[in-house]
Amino acid sequence: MDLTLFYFPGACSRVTMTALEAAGVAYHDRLVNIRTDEQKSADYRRVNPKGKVPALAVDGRIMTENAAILVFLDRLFPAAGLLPHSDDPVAEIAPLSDLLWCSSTLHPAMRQIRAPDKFTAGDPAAVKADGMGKFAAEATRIAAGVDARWWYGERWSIVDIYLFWLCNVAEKGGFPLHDYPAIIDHAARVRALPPLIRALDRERAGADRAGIEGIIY
Ligand SMILES: N[C@@H](CCC(=O)N[C@@H](CS)C(=O)NCC(=O)O)C(=O)O
Repeated sequence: MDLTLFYFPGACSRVTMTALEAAGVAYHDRLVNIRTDEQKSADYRRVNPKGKVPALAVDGRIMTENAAILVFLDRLFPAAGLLPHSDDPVAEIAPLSDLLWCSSTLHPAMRQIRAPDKFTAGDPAAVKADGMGKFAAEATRIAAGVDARWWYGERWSIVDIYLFWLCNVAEKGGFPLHDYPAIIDHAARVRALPPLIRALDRERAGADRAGIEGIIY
């Protein structure tokens, strides 16, 4: 199977790339420079009409939406243990709920903090303050879920990586992450995971090749 990940260093495609690294599969990567709006170009819209990363080409067929791609990779590479599984149908669906929470609730709140100007033609301060309030409510939930444990208990999952990425970018936008010591401790544990380390190295190599500076890893 031929896999190509369309990504940008530091974007939410970091989670997808970490999943591919955890699967131990060979894949191509293609950097889409969202700093120059390449994601909106006609060429890239032919790949992903939504104009977003990540996108995953699977034998030339395009898959979009991080949550869907992560579920796909979990099904394709069960040995990687990206998500927990259960015979109980209600428990089995819980990781999908968590991934959708990440992509549809946490990601927009984080983006209000990190890029409030994208949400308004007026003063972005109110948008940012609103994002801070929304993210704070969720950070309390995240902190409780990763306090001296992984999100699903003893083993890390791709949800831990997603939560790490969201909190990390929110902090870059000024969110006071140090008010949540359990999240800071969780971030340190995530940073020691080999698949995440490999993904960051690969992002760094891609940024270097493209001459992109100032990415915070
Ligand atoms: N719903 C999409 C959102 C993806 C998304 O917002 N990606 C960002 C990078 S983190 C992006 O491509 N931004 C460029 C843009 O919005 O123009 C998903 O979960 O995959």
